[in-house]
This record gives sequence, C-alpha cells and structure tokens, in this order.
Amino acid sequence: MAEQRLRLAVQKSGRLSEGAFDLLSKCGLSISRAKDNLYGRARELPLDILLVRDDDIPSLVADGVCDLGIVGENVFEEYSLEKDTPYTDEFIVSKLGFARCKLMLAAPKSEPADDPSFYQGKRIATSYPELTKAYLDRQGVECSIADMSGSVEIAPKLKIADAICDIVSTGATLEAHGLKPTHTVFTSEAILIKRPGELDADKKAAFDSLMVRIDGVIASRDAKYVMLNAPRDALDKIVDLLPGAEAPTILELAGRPDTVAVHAVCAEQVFWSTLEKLRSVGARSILVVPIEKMMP
Ligand code: PRT
Ligand code: ZN
Repeated sequence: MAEQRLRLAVQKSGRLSEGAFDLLSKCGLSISRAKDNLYGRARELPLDILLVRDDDIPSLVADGVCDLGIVGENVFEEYSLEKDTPYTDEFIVSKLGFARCKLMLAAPKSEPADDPSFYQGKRIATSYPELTKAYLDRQGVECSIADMSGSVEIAPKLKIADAICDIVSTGATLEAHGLKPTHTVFTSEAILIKRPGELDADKKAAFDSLMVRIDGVIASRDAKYVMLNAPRDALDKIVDLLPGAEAPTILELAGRPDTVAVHAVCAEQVFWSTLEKLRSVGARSILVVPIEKMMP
C-alpha cells in the first residue's frame, strides 16, 4: 500500500501564511507548490500542505479532511463556540508564537467606554459574534451584534453599529477610524491543531517527527548561548542574572585560578540591560550566540 501522507492546512495568503511557511522552513522542510497554488508537498517528510482560507481550517481539521492545521486561536475559538463543542483541549497541539493579536471592543473616541456597562444595549459590529457575546455575557452586558465579514472598523461611521469588536495588533487601524480600544475579549496567536483520534502508523511517524522539529524551533527561538569570563567569587550573582539558564558549565581559565569561564544556554531573551548588569558584577568578554536548533 502507498505511504499515507500527513495533511496540513495552511492559510494560502494573509497574516498567517508567512509565519507558517517560515516555521516549516525552520523545521528543515522545503515545500514545492503546485502550479494552481492550492497544494504543496514537503520533500523531507510525508507531508502535504493544503492552501486554503483561514476560516476553513477548523472545519477541515474537525471533519478529518486534514490531519493538522495552522490557524489563529481567535478563528478556532470562534468556530468551537459556534459548534457549541469544547474542542480546545482535544484539538490544540501547540501555540506557535506568531501572528499575535487581540480581539478588542472599541468605541468612538469621544464616548466614555471605560466600563463594560457602556456596551449595554448597544449594537456591536464584529466578525467574531460568538467570542464577543461570550465576553459580554460574562460581564452581564446585553447587546445586539451586527455580523460583518470585513471592514468592521467603518461600521460606526456608517451608523451600522455603535461600536465594534475586532482584531487589533498595532492599533493604527482603530486610530485612523476615530476609535479607541477599551476591553480585550480574547488574546490570540497562531496555533497548531490536530484532528482528535489516532493517526495510522505512517502519519503518526511523520507527525512525531514534525513535532520534534516544531518544538525545537519554538524552544530555540529566543534561546541564546552565552559565554563569559567572571571572577570566581561573583559566580552566584552571575548565574542568577542569566535568563532561563539551567546548570551552566563552569571552566577554570588556564593560569588564572580566580577567574572562570561560564557557558550557558539561556532559554529567554538576553537583553542589552542584562549584559550591562552582568558586566557590573564583574563579567567580561561576554559573547551571546544564536542557537539554530535544539533537541532535548
Ligand atoms: O483570506 P483569508 O480569509 O485567509 O484571511 P483573512 O483576511 O480572514 O485573515 P488575515 O490574513 O487578515 O488574518 C489571519 C489571522 O491573523 C487572524 O485571524 C488573526 O489570528 C491574525 N492577525 C494578527 C491579524 C492581525 N494580526 C491583524 N492586525 N488579523 C487581522 N488583523 C487586522 C486588524 O483587524 C486590522 O484591520 O489587520 C488590520 C491592521 O491591524 P492594526 O491594529 O495593526 O492596525
Ligand atoms: Zn479569513
């Protein structure tokens, strides 16, 4: 029997596709795209990519057309609420750390909207009716929803709605339309979802290999290898300052028994301010080196 290939749904073009293809590339996968741009194929693993609209990804995975999907948590959660099924735990495999954004309520700048009660009885335009209603229900606020598929930010000006609930990243779009964000309804990033249930053996092997790579890419994203020299008596302070470092390697410098070299993998970002602090407690010759791949 022919080898079964894992199927992954990815947004064809938009705010998720660059991050998704960047992730696959960092996983060492080169994807050749079919001429129609609806389909891609990885060379290094039995993995096929379906290029689709992001809104279709949750149902493609839930219905078993695809085994996996990369989608915004906001779109997935909206779908779960719409289907009235607590899909979350079963489906979400991993948060992917890109396409971060917030779904926020926003009102015209002149309105006193600091308290959620401002939205009582108001008409709110959104592409996320379920998430919006669920949030306002929790606040004990009743409102009506104008369900729009795009250009939500123009609704108040057109008098279609009093306020909106939309995705915000920099806030520039709200600003340009005379709106201000007031409350965060949902915080989102790209996630990897998987259809529940067992995969057959070929697919399972490909999935396990893909996950080792994805976990490695995520773990090494902020990770740095830090090397420095330090007076032996400042060692405790220095190790405390290294962000997210476990068990650094300490080596004695030849001919200088009072000085040691410290080598550590820092799991979190290493900022300039951290280097300044390290220097102020005696560290010298500090090197911060990127890590390309990591595997536990
Ligand atoms: O065509 P298709 O249906 O596949 O794509 P789409 O147009 O529905 O989605 P797309 O590509 O715009 O967004 C896909 C996903 O990216 C969303 O579901 C979110 O999870 C995530 N994401 C991250 C964003 C943003 N950032 C974002 N800024 N989605 C939309 N925006 C919009 C925002 O609403 C605003 O209108 O981008 C505009 C600019 O935002 P500001 O705040 O930077 O001005
Ligand atoms: Zn969409």
